[in-house]
Amino acid sequence: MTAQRTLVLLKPDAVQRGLRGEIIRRLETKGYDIVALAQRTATAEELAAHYAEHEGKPFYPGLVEYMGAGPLVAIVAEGESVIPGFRSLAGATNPTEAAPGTIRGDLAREWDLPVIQNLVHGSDSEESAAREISIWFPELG
Ligand code: IDP
Repeated sequence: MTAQRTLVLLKPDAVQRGLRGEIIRRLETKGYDIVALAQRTATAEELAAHYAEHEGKPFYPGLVEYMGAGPLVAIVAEGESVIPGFRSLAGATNPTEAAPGTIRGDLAREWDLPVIQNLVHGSDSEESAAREISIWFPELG
């Protein structure tokens, strides 16, 4: 096995709710290393590139609005099997279905909005990770 890198986003609801420290603590406590970290408000171009696979879906406009509504924190995390490992830490997409013990299961719930606000993003494959790291951290791509 070799170390992987994954792209994690602490979405604007995580920043707005003051959960950056709690989420980063879970990532570090699990044993993953933070290679790069930056807070900024995403541009429309970054979000269009990041969520290209969802363009045309009913929730896409709400997703882009949610993700651009305030600052987010982009992180490159590194470690053995960190791609599936961070997805396990994050839990299921829908926070109602996310298991207790996961970031989404413990810290998120469904709000009365058209888009699911679930605090974090984590790359879902090595191919996605490479693509997403090059979007958010072109200098590492
Ligand atoms: P993931 O973030 O768990 O990998 P994706 O399917 O890649 O899930 O979806 C990206 C994001 O879009 C989700 O994290 C969530 O914020 C939002 N989303 C996904 N599916 C739905 C849906 O059916 N309704 C509303 N929002 C959704």
